Amino acid sequence: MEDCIFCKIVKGEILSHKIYEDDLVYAFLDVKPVSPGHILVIPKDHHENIFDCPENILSQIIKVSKKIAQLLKDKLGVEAVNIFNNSGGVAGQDVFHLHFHVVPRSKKDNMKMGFIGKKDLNINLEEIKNKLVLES
Ligand code: DGP
Repeated sequence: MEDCIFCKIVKGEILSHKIYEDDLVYAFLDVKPVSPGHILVIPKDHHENIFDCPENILSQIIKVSKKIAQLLKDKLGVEAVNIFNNSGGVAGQDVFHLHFHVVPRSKKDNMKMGFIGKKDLNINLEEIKNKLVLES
């Protein structure tokens, strides 16, 4: 993808603060961190989001995210992490090259994730479950 910022980062055409690299995955500091040590873990190949990314690459992204979470604990002393992905514009995806955020958290950071359970949606859980059962 010629115009993709993250493809350019992988190729070294745009500077990044690299934390980790292997055959499939690249990890680097987010340029707009929500806390110190906010890292993005991405596939080296261009995949837009979770819908078009092969499972073996997703597995590697999650394995690397775990190692990075441990690294943040060991080296920066972070207490906890949020790991999340926005897949699709409506879900808040701004850069359309798959990325998982690994965000360091501490008791003092006063951050709240933006999802609050709603009691008044009148959702029929049984109806939804019947549409969604996934065969293993
Ligand atoms: P999202 O909203 O989930 O698509 O997150 C995109 C993230 O990518 C956002 O936290 C800022 C980061 N970002 C965007 N452009 C660059 C860049 O050129 N370099 C780095 N390091 N991060 C970037």
